[in-house]
Amino acid sequence: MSSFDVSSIGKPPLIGPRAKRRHVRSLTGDFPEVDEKGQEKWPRGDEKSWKAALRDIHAEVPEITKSVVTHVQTSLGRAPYNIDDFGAYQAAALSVRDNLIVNWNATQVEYTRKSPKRAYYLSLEFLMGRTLSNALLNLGLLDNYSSSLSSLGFGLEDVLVQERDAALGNGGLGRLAACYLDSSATQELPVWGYGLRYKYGIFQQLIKSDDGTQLEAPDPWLDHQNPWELPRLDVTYEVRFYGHAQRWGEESTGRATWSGGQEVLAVAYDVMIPGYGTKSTNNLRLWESKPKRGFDLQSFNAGNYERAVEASNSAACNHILGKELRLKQQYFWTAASLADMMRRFKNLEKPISEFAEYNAIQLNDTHPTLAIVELMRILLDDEELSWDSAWSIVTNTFFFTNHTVLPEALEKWSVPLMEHLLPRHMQIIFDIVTVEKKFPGDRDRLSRLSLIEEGFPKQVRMANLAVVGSKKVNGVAELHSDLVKKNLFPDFVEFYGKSKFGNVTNGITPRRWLDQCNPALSALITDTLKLDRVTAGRTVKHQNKERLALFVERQLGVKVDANAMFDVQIKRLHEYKRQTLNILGVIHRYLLIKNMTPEEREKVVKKVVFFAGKACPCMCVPFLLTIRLIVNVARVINSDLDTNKYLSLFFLPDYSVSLAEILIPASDISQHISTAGTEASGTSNMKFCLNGGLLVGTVDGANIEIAEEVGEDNVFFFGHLTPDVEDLRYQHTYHPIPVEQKCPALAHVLDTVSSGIFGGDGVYEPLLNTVRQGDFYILTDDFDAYIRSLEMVDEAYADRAEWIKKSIRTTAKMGKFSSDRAIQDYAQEYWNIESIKL
Ligand code: 8GP
Repeated sequence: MSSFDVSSIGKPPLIGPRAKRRHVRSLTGDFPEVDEKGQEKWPRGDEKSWKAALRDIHAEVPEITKSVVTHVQTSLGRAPYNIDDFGAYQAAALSVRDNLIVNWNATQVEYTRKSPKRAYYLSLEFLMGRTLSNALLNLGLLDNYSSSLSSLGFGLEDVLVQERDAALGNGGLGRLAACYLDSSATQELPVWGYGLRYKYGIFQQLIKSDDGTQLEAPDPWLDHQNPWELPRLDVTYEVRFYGHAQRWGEESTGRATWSGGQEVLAVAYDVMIPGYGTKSTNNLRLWESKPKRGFDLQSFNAGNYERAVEASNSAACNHILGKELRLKQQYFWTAASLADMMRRFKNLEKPISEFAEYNAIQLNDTHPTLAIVELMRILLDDEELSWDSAWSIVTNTFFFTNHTVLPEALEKWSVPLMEHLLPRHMQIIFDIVTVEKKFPGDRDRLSRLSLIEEGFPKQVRMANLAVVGSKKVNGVAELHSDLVKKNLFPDFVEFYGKSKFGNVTNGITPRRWLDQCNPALSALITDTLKLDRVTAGRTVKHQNKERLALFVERQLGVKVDANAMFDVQIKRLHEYKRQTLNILGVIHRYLLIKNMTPEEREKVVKKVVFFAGKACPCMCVPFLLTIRLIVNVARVINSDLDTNKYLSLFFLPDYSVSLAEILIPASDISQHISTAGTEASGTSNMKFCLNGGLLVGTVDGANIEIAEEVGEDNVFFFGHLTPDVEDLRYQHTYHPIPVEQKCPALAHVLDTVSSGIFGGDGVYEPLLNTVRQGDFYILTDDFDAYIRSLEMVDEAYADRAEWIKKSIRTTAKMGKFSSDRAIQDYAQEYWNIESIKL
C-alpha cells in the first residue's frame, strides 16, 4: 500500500482541462501512434496485453483483462487506449460488477427457491464508502485485478482512489447499516437493505481559509455514472400523499379508503452487496422518486414538486430539510419498501396471516417508524383483516433499534401535518392510541405511554410508536441499553416486561476496517510464523503514519513528523462528543510547552493532533464555532517555532469513510470523550482498537465493553460516571461554582482564548460561555481528570516497546466487536432467520 495515492480521497475524478491532460490520448487521436521506425507506440502497459485483449486471440490473456478492455469499448464507448485512471476505474468496476451480478442472481434465485424467512433493514442512511476495493477483497480478486490493470499500465491504487464515496448519510447509524449489510452477506443471511437513492450525499465540507468557518457544498455523487447500481425501471410503486381517508361502517378500528391527493412513483435501484469468501450476494434496494405520468396536472403544483424532489433528494441532516419534506421522504421510502416486501410475499402464495413468519423488519432508529402504520393500513384496508389480526402480524414483524438517548433525536411529528399529508395513517395512529388506552394505570403514566404528546400542536411520538409496534427493542451497547430501559422507556418496560427490551452491542466489519484499510497489519495477524511481532507491529504502524503524513502534506502542504504520537478524534461534531474538551486540552498543552525552557521541552512527548468531522449546520450556533476554534488554534501553534516541533494540530476537511480508512490505521491514541451516558455506543472506538490504536475515553458507550475485552490497563479512562452527571447538572443550575474556583487550569485556557491570541475578536465567547455557564456537558468537572489521563498516555508512550505490546493485545482482543457477531445476534435472537448456503 506504500504507493497509495491519498491525494484524492473520496473526491470526484478530475473533470475539465486538467482531466483532459491526464488522458492518455484524445478521442480523435489515431492510435496507436507510430514512431520514426514505423513501430507502434503503446501508451501504457504492454502492447501484447492490449492487443490480445482486444482481439481475444491469445489464450493466455487473463479473462479479467479481456473483460476490462471490453468494458472500455462497449460500456464506456471509448477507444481502448483512450482511458485515464478514471476510465480504468469505471471499466474495472463494470467488470467486477459482472461477477457480482452472477453471484447476486444465484443468491436471489436460491432465496426464491427456498423461500426462507427474510429480514429487511430499513435505514434512512447507508454510509457505504467506496465499493471497488471492498468488492475485490470480498470476491478474492484483488491480486488478479491488480496484475491485469498493471498489464494495461494502471496501478491498482491509482484506480481505486478514483471512486467517489457513497455518503448517503450523516453518522454512526449509517455506517453501522453498511457494516451490517457486509456481515449479512458474509454470514449468508437473507437480508436486504432498503434506503433512499439521494441525488446528493451528505454535504461536502469546505473550510474557509480566512477565518476557518465551515461551508457546506452539495455532494453530487451521481454526476458520473454509478457502476454499482442496477436501475430496475420495471420495479415501481405508486406512493400517495394528501387526499382523504373515508372510514367504512361504524367500527372505529375498521377499514377505510384513502383517495385523492398526489401520487408519485418509487423506482428501485439495486446495489449488490457481496459477502466475503462466499458467493452470497445480497441486495440494497434504494428508491428514487419520479413524477407519475398522466396524473392530474391541475392539482399538482409542478414548481413545488420539483423543489420538493430536489430537497428530499439530499442526505443532509435532519433539520436542513423542511419538516414536511422529511416526513414525505420517510413515508415515500417506507411505503415503497413495504409494497415491495408485500409483492415478494404474495409470490409465495401463503396466507397473509403467515406474513410475520416470512418477514422480519428492522427499524434503524425512528426514521422508518411509519412502516408500522403502513403495514397496518395494508392489512386493514387492502387485505381486509380485523384489527386484532393485523396488529398481531405487525407486532411480530417489526424490531426497533434506538441509537441515541439525546431527546432531540427522538422524532415527533405534528398531528396537523400528519393529518394533512397522511390522513389515513393519522387515523390508524389514533386507533392505536384508542386500543392502547386499555392499558391499566394512572393518568400520568398513560400520558407518558401515549403516542400523542399534548400541546399546541399535538405531536406524534415516533419512538413510542416504534416501541408499541415492535416485537423487540434494543440499544447498541450494554450501558446504552440499560439507559434505554431506565431513562427513555421505563413505563413501557414496566408494562411489557423486561423481555421486550434487549441489547445488541454494535460491531464493525473487519473486512473494511482491517483487511482493506490496513492490509499490512492484517497480514501480520495471519502470519503465524512471525517471531518478532513487536518490531513488525511497530513497523506497520509507522508505515501507516507515514501514509497519513503524506496525505496531510498533499492536502494541506505541511510536513508532519511521523515519529510523533498521533492523537486522533474523528466523528460527527456534536456538543456531547466534546470536541471542545479536546481542543481546550490542546491549548492547555500548548501553553505548558510554551512556558518550558528548551531543555524541558526536549523531554516532552511529541504529538500531532488530528480532528475531522462535519457539523450539521442546524446545530446550536455556539457549538458551530468549535471547528473555527480548532482551525485557528492550528494556525497559531503550527507556526510557533518554539513549540511546533513538540505539538501540531490539523483539522482535515470533509470527513468521509475513505478518510477514516487512512486516519484510523495511523493512530496511536484516539479520543472517545463524550459526557458519560450520552454516546450510545460509538463504533470508531472499535475501529481504532482493531487497528492497534489505544483509547482515551470516558466510561461510556462501547468504551466500557472494549475495556472489558482488552483489559482496563490498555484503555485510558477518565471522568465522571453516568450516575454523577445528573447531580452535577443540578449543581451547575442551583449551586454554580465559578470555573476559576472549580478548575483553574481550564479557566486559564478559556481566558487565553478570550484574550484573542487565536484571533476571532471575541467571536468565541458564545462557545466559551457554554462552558463557563450551565456547562451541560460537564467540561469543568472532567477537565482535570482528562488532562491527567493524557499525561498517563504520554508516560505510557515513552516506553515504546510496552506501548506496541498493548497495541497488539488490543487488536487481538477485538473479536467481540465484529459485525459478524452482531448480525448473528440479530438473526438468532430477534429476526429468527437462518443462513442460506449457495
Ligand atoms: C449513532 C450513535 O451516536 C453512536 O454512538 C452509535 O455508535 C451509532 O449510532 C450506531 O449505533 N447515532 C446516530 O448516528 C444517530 O442517532 N443518528 C440520528 C441523528 C440521525
